Amino acid sequence: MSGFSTLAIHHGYDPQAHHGALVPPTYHSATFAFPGAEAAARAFAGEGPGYVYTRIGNPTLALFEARMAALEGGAAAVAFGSGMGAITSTLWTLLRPGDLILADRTLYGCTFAFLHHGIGQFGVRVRQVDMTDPAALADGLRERPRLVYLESPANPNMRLIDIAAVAAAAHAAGALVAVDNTYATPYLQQPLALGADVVLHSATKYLSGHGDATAGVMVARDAELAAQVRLQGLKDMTGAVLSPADASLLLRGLKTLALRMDRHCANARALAGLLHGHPAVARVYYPGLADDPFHALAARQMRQPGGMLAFELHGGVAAGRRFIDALQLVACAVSLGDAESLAQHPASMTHSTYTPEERAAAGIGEGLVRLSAGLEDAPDLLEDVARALQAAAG
Ligand code: 4LM
Repeated sequence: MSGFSTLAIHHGYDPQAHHGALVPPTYHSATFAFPGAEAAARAFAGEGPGYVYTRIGNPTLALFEARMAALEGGAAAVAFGSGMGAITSTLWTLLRPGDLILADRTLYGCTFAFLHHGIGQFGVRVRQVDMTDPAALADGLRERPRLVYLESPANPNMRLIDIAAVAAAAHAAGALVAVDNTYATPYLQQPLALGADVVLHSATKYLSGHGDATAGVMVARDAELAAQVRLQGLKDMTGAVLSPADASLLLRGLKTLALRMDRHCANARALAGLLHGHPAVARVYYPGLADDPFHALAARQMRQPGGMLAFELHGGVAAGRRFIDALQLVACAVSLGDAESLAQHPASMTHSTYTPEERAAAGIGEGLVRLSAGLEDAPDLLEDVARALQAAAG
């Protein structure tokens, strides 16, 4: 049993061990009872079997974690109540005062805020470099960072980082490598196989796929590291535990991940084709386009270039607003990876945590519009976007 969808549907679950229930039961229990004090003490000491308390572990969460570890090719995973919960719990665990994080220059808005205004308060230093530039990366690595952190594709401007090259250089400098794989999902890209040590996700997005759960997950190459993140970051530092109800929604979402990603990618490709060369459009950011600077890397590193894209209109911010207001089918909303297509303006929404100067340094244009291609029929999406482009130009 090794195909992606077979694992996503079956891994780690035997219906015959659960009264024949085809769908795994949801363990709506915050705490777990022991047969007696001796068994409880042994479980707490980590010497005996058994769940203790859902913040530390729960059978429904454990199944989601096992499936994510299998899909990403990791040794173990830890589930969280949000993507930010996964990121903060992992970084709080791995970093100490004085440590340096070397991060790529483009990051999701709240990750950027956490690095600059959150963990920075506690003596962890942050340096951002352009990781598409090997010389800039090498310069950053000379400062001996404890952790190298990147997104690929990066939110919101679809920059791709050569994960294998960064991991090799980072390991030679003694650093761990964490990759936020939210945009790609393990179906399109497996950072651990490319050399990363830790993979992070906002599971709120494609992994859930239906916009009805807020969740995160961390997958580690090393089971010991995952256990440390669970027992320090999650249990004691953030408490960012996933609800069992949301874990069951994620288990449902994973079953159709590959099917959905193929459709998201086909719709994104169709939208990129419409935008590319349109007279109202100044630039499209989509690595599936043959003239995109990351086209070759996407072909090497990803199964397909993904379901997200971004673009700039000739009319700048005002035209971008007219475009979003003219959409009828595509919703104006943050988040991504839902069945519904979504459009948003990063400078005033997801990346408003940056100053304009910081956005400029990150390569995020003030007029950039981001699209999450949903699962609707492509002709309907194309019609909606074409009409909105006309309204933006007028
Ligand atoms: C958004 N993103 O972009 P939670 N990592 C990446 C993300 O895009 C996000 C998170 C982590 C958006 C949310 C409003 C690459 C979130 C954080 O939102 O905490 O599950 O994930 O629209």
